[in-house]
Amino acid sequence: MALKSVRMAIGIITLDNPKKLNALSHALVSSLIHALNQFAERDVRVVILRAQPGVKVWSAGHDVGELPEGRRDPLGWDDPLRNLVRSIESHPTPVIAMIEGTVWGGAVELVLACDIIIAVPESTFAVTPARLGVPYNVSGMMTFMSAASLRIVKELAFTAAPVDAVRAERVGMINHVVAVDALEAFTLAMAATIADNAPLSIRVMKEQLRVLAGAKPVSPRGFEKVQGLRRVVYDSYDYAEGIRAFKEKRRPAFLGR
Ligand code: KGJ
Repeated sequence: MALKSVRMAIGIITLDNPKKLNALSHALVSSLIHALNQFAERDVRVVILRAQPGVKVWSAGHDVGELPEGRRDPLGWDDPLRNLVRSIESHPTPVIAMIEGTVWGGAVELVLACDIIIAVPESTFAVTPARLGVPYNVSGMMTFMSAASLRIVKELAFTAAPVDAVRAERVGMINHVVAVDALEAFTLAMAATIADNAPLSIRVMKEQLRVLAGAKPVSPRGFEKVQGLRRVVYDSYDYAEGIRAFKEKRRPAFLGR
């Protein structure tokens, strides 16, 4: 499902479940986390996360078939996407996302959780919970807020419309836009530069930045309020309707309750 290889201290993980458009199922996420853990135990100094060359869809996001149908937190602590985002954030080396194709929903968060993002101009990023009626979780919203200005995050979240890589680079969401025939060489060259530097220094700076970026004070009352509001959404008619409509391959009819 996820292929892995190591060259010159560069570990490469390839999403490889084209039949399911690399949707982030339990199975795919487990193999990604397993690959990351194996790299952490070896002298791998930087990881590249990619899909197969030429894919139309880099990842279709959370496996919607595995989301609860209602009355249960769809993105709770042990959800596969949450586990994967935490694994990348706490991975001891930088993780570079190399993007060709479209990226959807939770897969956008996965990409934004990576340390560096390099994408082809034709790739797009769509933040889609509002298409399904899903209440996104708190640390997930923080991943988006760390990746772009509040105004851009709001536009992406409220419209659920794809933003292309050129605009994503302009607004600071991603690092580089590179033509498809240069993508791999460019990404490998950056990985090699990182791999040549001092791994302990990089490891500590990555952890420092993770801790400092997450140092946002939220009062217990404020946190409980947000969780309570999210619960209203996953208990709602609209949430169940959104998931049902996806499975029935039709447009959802949302009622706002
Ligand atoms: N989860 C599960 N199955 C999926 C998903 C998904 N996210 N996306 C696509 N599939 C399934 C479809 O149901 C089809 O199943 C197959 O993959 C090919 O998709 O009919 P089957 O073969 O059994 P499809 O739609 O026929 O392919 P295309 O026409 O090429 O369209 C590709 C798209 C990526 C545009 C389209 O599949 C799509 O819009 N998928 C949903 C993308 C999305 O909204 N993902 C976000 C999911 N939500 C989240 O990640 C989160 C965390 N959230 O809060 O919402």
